[in-house]
Amino acid sequence: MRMLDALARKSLDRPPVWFMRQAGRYLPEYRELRRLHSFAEATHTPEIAAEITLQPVRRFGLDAAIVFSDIMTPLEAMGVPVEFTPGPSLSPLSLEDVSRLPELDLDRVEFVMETLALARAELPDDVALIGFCGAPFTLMAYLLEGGGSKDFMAVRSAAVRNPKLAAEALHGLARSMQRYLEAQIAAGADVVQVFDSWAGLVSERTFLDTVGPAAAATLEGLTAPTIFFAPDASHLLDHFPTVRATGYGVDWRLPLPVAWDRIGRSHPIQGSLDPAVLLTDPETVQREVTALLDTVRGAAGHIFNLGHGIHRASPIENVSAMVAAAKEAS
Ligand code: 1CP
Repeated sequence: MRMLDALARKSLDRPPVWFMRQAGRYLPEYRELRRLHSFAEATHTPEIAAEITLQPVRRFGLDAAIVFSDIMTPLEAMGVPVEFTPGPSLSPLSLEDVSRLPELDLDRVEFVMETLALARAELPDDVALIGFCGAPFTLMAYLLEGGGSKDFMAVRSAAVRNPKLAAEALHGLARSMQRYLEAQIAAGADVVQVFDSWAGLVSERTFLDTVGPAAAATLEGLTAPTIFFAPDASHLLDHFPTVRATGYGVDWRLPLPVAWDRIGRSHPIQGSLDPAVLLTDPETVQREVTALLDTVRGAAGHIFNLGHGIHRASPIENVSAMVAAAKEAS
C-alpha cells in the first residue's frame, strides 16, 4: 500500500494522495445521499456510511479512504448526546462533568466498526483505509463550549483554573479514544489519524504540559501506523514528535520543507495545499500542486494532502486537477 509505504519512509515514484473531508458536501453524490438521510442517520447506518467513504475514492482514484463519521460521534457512547446542525451541538459540560464521564462503551460504536469492515471489503487492496478520532483537547473544547467557537475560551480558562483536573479529564478521554482507535484497527483500519483541530490555540507550555501528553496517550500502544494532525500550530511543530505518532499532518501556513525541518525529517509528513487553491481554476490548481511538490520532490515520507479539510464550495474539476497533478508527480 502506497500510504503505508510512505509512512514507512520507503522511496516511491509519487506520494500517496488523499485529502481531509474528502467524503463530504462538495461531492454531488454525497449531497444526493444527504437529501435522503440526516447526518446522524448516514453516520449510524454502516451501508450508507461505507458508501460515502468509498465515493471520493471511486471518483478520483485516491490512495486512501477515510471512514465517514465525526470526531464527536463516539461521545454518544460515553453518555453525551450530540446533534449536528451541521456542526456539533450539545449541552455544555463542566470540567468536573468531563472528568467523571464513563469510559467509551465499545458495543455502542459497533456501527463504526461495521462501516470500516464494509468499506475495507470494497476497497482495492492497494488503497488504505483510515480510521480516526478527535484528540482529547479538541473533544474537550467542544464538550465545554457546547459547539464550535472561534477561540474556545471555556476549555482554555478551565485548564488554567484547574490544571490537575483538566489533565485528569483529558486522560480519561485519551483512554477511551485509544480503545476506540484500536477497535477501528481490529475492524479494518490500516492507518489511524488523530485530529487535534484546536491544539494550535494553546501556548507552547500548555501543549508540552497537557495537550500533547493527552494526544500521546491516545496513540500509545496502537498496532497500526498513526498520524497526528493539528492545523494553525506552527509554534508547536518542534514539539509534535512528543506525541510519538508515526507521521504528522501540517497546514499551509509554513512552506512544507520548513515545517518538515521543524518536525524533523526522520518523521513522515502529510500536507499541505491551502484548501483555498481549490476555489480557483484547474490551471492554477495544477500550478500550485506542482509548485508544492517541487519543494519536497523525491523525499521519502511525504503524503500529499490539503492543509485542512476541503471547502464545500470546491468545484469538482479543480479537485480532479489537484489529484491528477499530484499523481503526475513521478
Ligand atoms: O451537513 C453535513 O453533511 C455534515 C458536515 C460534516 C461532515 C461531512 C460534519 C459536521 N462532519 C463531517 C464528517 C467528518 N468530520 C469526517 C469524515 C469525512 C472526511 O474526512 O472525508 C471527519 C474526519 C470529520 C472530523 C471533524 N469533525 C473535525 C476534525 C477535522 C477538522 O476539520 O479540523 C472537526 C473539528 C469536526 C467537528 C465538525 N463536525 C461537523 C462540522 C461542520 C464540524 C466543525 C464544527 C466547528 O467547529 O465549527
